Amino acid sequence: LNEIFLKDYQAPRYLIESTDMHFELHEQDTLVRTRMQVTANVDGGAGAAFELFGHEDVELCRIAINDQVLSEKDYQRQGEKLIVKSVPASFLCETLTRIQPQDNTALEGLYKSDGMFCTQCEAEGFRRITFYPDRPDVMSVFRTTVEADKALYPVLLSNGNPVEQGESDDGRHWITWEDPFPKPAYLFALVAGDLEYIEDSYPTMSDRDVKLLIYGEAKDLDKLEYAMASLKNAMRWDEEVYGREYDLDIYMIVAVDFFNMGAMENKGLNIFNTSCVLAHPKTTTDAGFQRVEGVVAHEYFHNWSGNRVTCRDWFQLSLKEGFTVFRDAEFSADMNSRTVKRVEDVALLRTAQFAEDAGPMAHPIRPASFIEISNFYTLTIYEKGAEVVRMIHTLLGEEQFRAGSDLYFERHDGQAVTTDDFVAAMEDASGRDLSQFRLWYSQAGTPELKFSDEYDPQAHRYVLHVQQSCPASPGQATKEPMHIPLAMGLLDQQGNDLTLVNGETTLVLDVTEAEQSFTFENIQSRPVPSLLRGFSAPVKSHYPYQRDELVFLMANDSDGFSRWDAAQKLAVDIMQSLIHDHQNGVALTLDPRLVDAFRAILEDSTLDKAMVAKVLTLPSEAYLSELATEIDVDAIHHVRNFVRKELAQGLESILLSVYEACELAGEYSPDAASIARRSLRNLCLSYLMATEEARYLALAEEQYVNADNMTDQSAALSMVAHSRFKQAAHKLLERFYKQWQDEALVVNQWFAIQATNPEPGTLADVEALMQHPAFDMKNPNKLRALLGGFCGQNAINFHMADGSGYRFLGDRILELNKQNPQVASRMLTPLTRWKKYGEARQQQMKAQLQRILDSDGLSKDVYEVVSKSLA
Ligand code: BAL
Ligand code: ZN
Repeated sequence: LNEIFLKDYQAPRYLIESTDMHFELHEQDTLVRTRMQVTANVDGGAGAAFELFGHEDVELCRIAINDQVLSEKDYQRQGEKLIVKSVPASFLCETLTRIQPQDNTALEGLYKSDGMFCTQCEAEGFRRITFYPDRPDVMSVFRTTVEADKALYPVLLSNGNPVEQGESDDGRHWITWEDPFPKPAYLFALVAGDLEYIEDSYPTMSDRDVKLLIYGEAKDLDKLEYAMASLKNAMRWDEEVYGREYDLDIYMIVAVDFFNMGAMENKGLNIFNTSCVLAHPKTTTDAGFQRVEGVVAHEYFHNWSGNRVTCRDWFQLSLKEGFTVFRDAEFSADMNSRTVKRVEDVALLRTAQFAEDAGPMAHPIRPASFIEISNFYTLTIYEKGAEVVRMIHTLLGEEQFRAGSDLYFERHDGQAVTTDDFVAAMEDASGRDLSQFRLWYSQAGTPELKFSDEYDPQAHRYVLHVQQSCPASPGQATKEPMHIPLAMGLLDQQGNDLTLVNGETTLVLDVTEAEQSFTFENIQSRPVPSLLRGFSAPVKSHYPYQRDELVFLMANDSDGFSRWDAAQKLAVDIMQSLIHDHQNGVALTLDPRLVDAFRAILEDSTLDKAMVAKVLTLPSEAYLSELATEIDVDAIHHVRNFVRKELAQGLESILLSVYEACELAGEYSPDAASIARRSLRNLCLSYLMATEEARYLALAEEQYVNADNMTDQSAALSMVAHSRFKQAAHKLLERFYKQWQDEALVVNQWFAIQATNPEPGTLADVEALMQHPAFDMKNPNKLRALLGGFCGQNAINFHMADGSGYRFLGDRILELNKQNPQVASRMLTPLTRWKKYGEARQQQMKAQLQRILDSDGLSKDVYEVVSKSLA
């Protein structure tokens, strides 16, 4: 299978000035007529061949150049490529293709979701609709006519503005849409269905009224308001923070149930997974509300960072994704609690992205090669990519970063560019040299910082030494030292920040060498360093803290993120020792400092409740696994449960009183303060449940019954469902399903709660649930809930010693490979980490990977991940 390399990039030989499409939608065959006005690229070569891409499922009925119908001898087929051998410098290319969207289970290109037609063209879905130069550096204006049965598909949408419409006697109607902004084909979208909508408008900063429409099924109309409010907040924020105004007169969002991703930023017509747009207190958790807000903003921000300025090639994916994730994270931080948002993002990065960066699919944020680009919509491209943009922001400061972003948009509006162009704009606007910093784009792996220090009490001098290194990753045995912005402070013995330079208490040090020392003068006593404040770089940092110092930082660090991080480090240190004890048959005892530190936090009513909840949440099994050299699934699970139970028993009365004090009266609201109270309350309840006392089961059941919102209801359900109170669990799960069986997204939560049950016997439950009438193997949300929940978030069951979890996943991958390669490949992730497990598990995991690799008809998606994992 073909590997594609960044170094082989060549500018397109031909550009498309305009694209005129006509879709004739039917229940069996859909016909697509495409007229492209083509001109030779000045840098290209007249007389060169004209290259189009079309998937094997697309039937080419006709192709003509300047009205001359081509015969097979006029063109050549090479896999997905169709090469027209000889064309003039400027010409009209017309095609007619026939496709079957109703049979398209890959959910790429044009397909049907619950009876409606919709599209997903990023990255290479457009070639499943028609033959086209489907590459992001070929940008065209589009005029699109959608024609369909009027009764079945009253709503017909595409990008841009509606300009004409009509109907015929046979019950069919059509609408023509025009998008005046040149765009690559991956931003094309079409929707046809029986949809309802809510409408609003937004006055832009230059006083234009933009019509805002959010479409969904009639039954979901009451769940669209939050997305609308979030959209307007995002539009205002992008004007205020980036000076970016929306450009078309209409902005549409459509909710669909079958979707591989979270959402898609198609120009003027975003298509959203229902899970990222529908929100209602009764059916959506707080986390769900925040996801809707974040994803709506993310897709909106793409209008500038992605659509107006797009990627030259797919190796540049992080150009738009990293920058846009950084933008949406800052938006969410401004809308809610900044520290909480940072903690959540860092926890995800350190757990899942660090694991990816240490695994067989590790790649730089600008990969050098790929087999299937769909495999590169990764945490590395998105989240590490955002961290790289954040580091530029940290190095330049707010003002210069904004100048850089203004220059980037001004310089490249309407262009398809590279990450280098982005960095160059930042350099040119700020005058900063980012040449060493560019290594972040080309080197994979998580850098590590190893600190040591010394204090000279006579000279009042403190010296911080730092060594940086970066582990080898596939294709990169050695790494150059990176430019790492290290935000740090020093605390005196009383816990106060020392003033370091120019009245500043936090400095950003430029770590640029393999070994470096930083000297601080006039330090009156030995300080405690606070390192990597705000997580100023996506690195692992090692300083030999004593547990007492971590307790001290938890209580005193002026940086909220670092207080949380100190608590995590303390808990990790304690749990790692306990894991060691458990492995050596030593009886476990919990270091009382953890109980005392947690008590102090619970007793301090002045603290932000959201942060209290975060600080008191123990590092996850997944994070402990990421940190482990060899993952001992059983020991990690046992120890984390032990610590939870010890904490619960040691803090029982304060946990109960905080639980009671956090009760909220009045109507549900997804504001930060209310979310904070609910999260702390539910955390207290989950600790209390860890005591396994029947009285707390009763309390959880009471919360379930009284809950007027999904956050409290599903939290109580999941605590009971994951407990040893089997009968109560069974009863509540049944009751929940009965209540919510008509709400697909809630039923998905019900699947996920059962799939993540750590109790024995869950695999059998999951297998039974796959036969449940509400389960649908073709729906990615349901797969993610049940299969993803079990294989990705239930380590103790997935990694059962008999290998049954692995076999189960292997079987599912083989089923999914043909049906939906993108989802199949994504679901493979847990097997790819086999190197981190003990010998017996390694063999069983590898055996499943090998079985998949040996099977016939592997998709490029699955082949790439499996073959790289076994390499
Ligand atoms: N561009 C794919 C979906 C997203 O990142 O917005
Ligand atoms: Zn995106």
